[in-house]
Amino acid sequence: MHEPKLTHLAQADPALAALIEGETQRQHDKLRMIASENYVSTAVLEASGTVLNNKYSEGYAGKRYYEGQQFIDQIETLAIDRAKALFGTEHANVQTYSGSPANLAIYLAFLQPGDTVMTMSLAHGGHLTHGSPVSITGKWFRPVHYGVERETGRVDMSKVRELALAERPKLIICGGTAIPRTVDFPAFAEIAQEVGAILMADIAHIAGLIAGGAHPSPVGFADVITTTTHKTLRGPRGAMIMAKAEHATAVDKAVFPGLQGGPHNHTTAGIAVALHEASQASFKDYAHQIVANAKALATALNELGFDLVSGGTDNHLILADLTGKGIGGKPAAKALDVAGIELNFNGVPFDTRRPLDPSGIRLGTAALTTRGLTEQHMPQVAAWMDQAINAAIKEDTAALDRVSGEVKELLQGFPMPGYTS
Ligand code: DSN
Repeated sequence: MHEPKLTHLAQADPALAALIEGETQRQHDKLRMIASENYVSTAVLEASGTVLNNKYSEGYAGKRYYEGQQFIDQIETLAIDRAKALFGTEHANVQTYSGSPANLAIYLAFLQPGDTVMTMSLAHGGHLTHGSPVSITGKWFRPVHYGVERETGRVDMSKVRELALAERPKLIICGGTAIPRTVDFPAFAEIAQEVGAILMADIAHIAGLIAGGAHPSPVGFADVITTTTHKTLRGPRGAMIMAKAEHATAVDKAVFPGLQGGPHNHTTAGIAVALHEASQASFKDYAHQIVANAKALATALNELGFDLVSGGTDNHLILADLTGKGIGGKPAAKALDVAGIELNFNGVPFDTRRPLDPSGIRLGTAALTTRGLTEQHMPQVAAWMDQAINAAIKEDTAALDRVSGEVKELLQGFPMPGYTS
């Protein structure tokens, strides 16, 4: 059952309460390995579901367009101070609704329509808002893309430099959504400085690892840093922008009034709680355990013949090309879901298949680490993945059901925040 209890909701809207309870049980019983997902704490759930939903507060603390900000100003300031302390940044804005608006705010703050932006291509691990042709960032700006090398699956920074010198972008973005290797922030900063570009680090996936000391930080290298708050950072669905002090005004003006109206104060409160949790010693253990789990899982998958992009991982994320297994990413992901293992189908660099039916799968270890699984469980997880994929090829639904039952049984021993039996 959901925790906190849905007592009032169950009375007011039993149909909806039943759906939420169903999702709660599903999250409890599945091995959740979507690389961008996690389980927030019960404290974050409580903070996100309060009367803060009732309040408008356009503007910033001390300069609002609505009255009655005696507590909202303090809540937002607390979140900002915690973000600055945790990441060691000079400025933080906690109002952006999610990652895409946060990224768009950076375009608004520093670019004019038609200006050149240099980013990791989506097909090699970037993000839609990094200048994809279907995104406003690709339609209204002029993107040029770097990517990974076919042989290594890694970015060659000398090629990034060559491209930057040839294209003279005004904005360079590093980071993305399917990058299993460490982002070289100092090298990106050097290139940005050489061509006079603003450097933005999109750390949405790795923010929790950075906060916990399990990935190098872009602070001191990137001019601006965007992140969602709900992935490895383990907060509510939201985002933050961090920046050098000299860019504070440009960033704040771009967020409000440039792109948004009133901030979602219930989310700000949840972010404040998550940042407090991330400042505890136990969060460092969690961050390092995520990486240890991902490395152990990559080793086990390699031993089972999985073809991992770049051969493995430095962070929470693994990208596997299933071509050699004789199955596409989409049918594999669907079969794995039936088997109780939730991940997403994903393109791999130089993919010859379509984005909706690509060659790969993407998985991450943040959520299962929150549940308490460790390296010792990873060979079993890899074995279940292999069994489910083989079962999918043979259309053996009984084998998928068997794996699902075994997954559920294992997870009984690992408590889920937000759930009580
Ligand atoms: N949708 C997120 C992810 O899954 O990585 C990125 O926006």
